[in-house]
Amino acid sequence: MTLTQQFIDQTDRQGANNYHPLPIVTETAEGCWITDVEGRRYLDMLSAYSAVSHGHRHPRIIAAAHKQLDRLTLTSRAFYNDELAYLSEELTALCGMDKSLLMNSGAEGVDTAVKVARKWGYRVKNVPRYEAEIIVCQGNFHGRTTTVISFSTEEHYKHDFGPLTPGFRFVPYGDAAALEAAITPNTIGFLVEPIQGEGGVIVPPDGYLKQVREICDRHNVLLMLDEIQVGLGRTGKMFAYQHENIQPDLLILGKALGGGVYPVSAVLSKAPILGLLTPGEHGSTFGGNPLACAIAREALCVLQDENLPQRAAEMGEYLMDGLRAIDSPLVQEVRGKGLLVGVQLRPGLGGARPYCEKLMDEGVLCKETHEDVIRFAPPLTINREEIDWALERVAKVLKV
Ligand code: IF1
Repeated sequence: MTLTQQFIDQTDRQGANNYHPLPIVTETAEGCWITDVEGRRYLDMLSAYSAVSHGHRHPRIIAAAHKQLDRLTLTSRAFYNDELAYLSEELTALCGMDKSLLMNSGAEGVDTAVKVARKWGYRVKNVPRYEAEIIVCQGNFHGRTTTVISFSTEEHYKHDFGPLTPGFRFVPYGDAAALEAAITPNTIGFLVEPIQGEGGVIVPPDGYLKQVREICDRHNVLLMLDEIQVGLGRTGKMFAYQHENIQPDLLILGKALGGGVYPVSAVLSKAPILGLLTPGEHGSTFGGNPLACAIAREALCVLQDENLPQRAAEMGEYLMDGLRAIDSPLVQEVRGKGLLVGVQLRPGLGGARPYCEKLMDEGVLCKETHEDVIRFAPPLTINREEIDWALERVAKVLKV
């Protein structure tokens, strides 16, 4: 039995069966490259769903982590810490907001935003208590906690986990008129991904975010953007909302904020929203800890110093042009923005999974999303030579 199979069997024996991973056991990684326990090298075209945007073990981020490990790691928020003070200032300045609230996972960030929006609804918009409604989109993905799956439209994510949290309405993604039609006097927020990642790399029509911004202004509804996957350079701008020159009321970040090293999420807003929270109303043991903040600070610096958002725009265009040039009869559409790319396969091919497995055999790691879409989301540090290396192998797998 191979080493790989031994690790897989042990993981499956002792671990919950809540994933269907590709049969590869990773051991080390650097930059865009992962090495498995057999010593085989792979080009990482998934980057942990955009959490490894800086590439694996970016030297500056690792150095920042080591430095902080030798200073202070965790005190809880019972006390202040210097790194959080610095990060709060740097992060709010970067996104033009006034206040930040640091959490750990993306789902915690979304949950926090839901709580803060509801508080704003009762305290500022004067919506009758506990009748606050948040509108979300069909095909959304915002995380896996019980409240967050309550507003998922994927039965599989919620069918055994009820009773669910009430207070959510659903509209089609990309349809601004449907949003306006769904707003009631009790609507306090519209929670949306600028691009739906897990929904199949769905890019909304141009101008969608601008339209929903205007609708939210007209109806005094908070625009809550989940940029956990598409934020921090992934789509070719530092934040996806910058493609349409708007500003959300609540911004939720995660994944790459932790530099591919540590779970860090954050909710940001103008002062009157997060400013509503009073001591003891919300928090978490690890949220805003010094180690997380030191790593997040360096992750933000590297994004800016290495111009990674611009790089994502250029490399993303190069990747999408290359995928389209393959001109495979198996492919229905190549879509995306920056380095978040989806290759929609034609129906009737058995879905994208078998092609992801073939790509793995060729040394390219990616993941299917929404059955028949191959998602490519490499580190933003990827270069043209590495993209060419991937395209050669994608062409081999998709050629008939
Ligand atoms: C898994 C999906 C992607 C997210 C957006 C919030 C969260 C996520 C837009 C929650 C997390 C992760 C979860 C991860 C796989 C991955 C994923 F396939 F699950 F749906 F990226 F599309 N908002 N997405 O994409 O953040 O709590 O995970 O830190 O295995 O569940 P988290």
